[in-house]
Amino acid sequence: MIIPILATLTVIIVTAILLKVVFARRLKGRRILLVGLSDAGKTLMFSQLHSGMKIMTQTSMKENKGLMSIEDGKMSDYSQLGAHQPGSPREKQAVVELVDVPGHERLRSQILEKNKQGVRGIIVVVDSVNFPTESRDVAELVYDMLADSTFCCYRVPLVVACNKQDMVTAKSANVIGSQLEKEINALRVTRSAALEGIDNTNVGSKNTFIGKEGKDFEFSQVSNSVSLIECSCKRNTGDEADLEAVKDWIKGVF
Ligand SMILES: Nc1nc2c(ncn2[C@@H]2O[C@H](COP(=O)(O)OP(=O)(O)OP(=O)(O)O)[C@@H](O)[C@H]2O)c(=O)[nH]1
Ligand SMILES: [Mg+2]
Repeated sequence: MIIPILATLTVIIVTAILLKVVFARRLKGRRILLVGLSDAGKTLMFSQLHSGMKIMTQTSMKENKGLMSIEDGKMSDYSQLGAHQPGSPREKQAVVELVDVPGHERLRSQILEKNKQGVRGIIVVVDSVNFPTESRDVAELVYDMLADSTFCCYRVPLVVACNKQDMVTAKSANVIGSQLEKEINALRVTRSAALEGIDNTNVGSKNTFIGKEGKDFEFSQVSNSVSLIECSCKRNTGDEADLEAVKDWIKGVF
């Protein structure tokens, strides 16, 4: 008597877990995270995308949140929607929630933790001028995003936005991409050696190995889609920012 009851219970529990996993995967949010080291240009990018405004920025001490809309495949900033009244029909059309996460390391991890749910895509903003001196730190950040169990499980797409392309000394997306692959390759070795020395079960549930074991790391090996684009949030000549590639990428993940 007890065996059929146990069998039925097991089937019900397994089905419930499977349904939860399937539906959770489908429940994608509308949040786009802007992450990166300090001074990469996240707040200026946020402001341009959210309200089309060029602002003077300072080191961020808290996150900025704002909405954008994609209508008919065209992206419009929230301020132009006339959506200032909460609950207005215009506001309901706004589908993208941008979160500008401060670059300061401790603030970044706290704020990321608070905003992890419902993430549709991650934009890693990189200062392409200072990249040669910051490449390892940028690689650590990209690594942490790709190895994060939540982002990895939901295969959250990630784009490396190589910003400040208006400057002549800016590195190209190709150069930045291959340097990041090399740095991440080296990081994998040091990180897995470090993991072996501590409680594996605990760490393993938080972070996942990225790429293919036994092969040099390439972005194409991870299950999240990873791309690199070039952009600039302002130009020395006073021309408009060049954020078309960023907007196209955002449209692509919705
Ligand atoms: N030339 C140029 N300067 C830029 C560009 N984007 C941002 N900046 C400048 O870079 C500096 C840092 O920009 P922020 O947007 O404050 O940087 P952030 O990533 O928010 O930095 P934290 O808040 O410290 O994390 C500012 O002086 C911006 O004006 C760009 O595309 N080109
Ligand atoms: Mg900022």
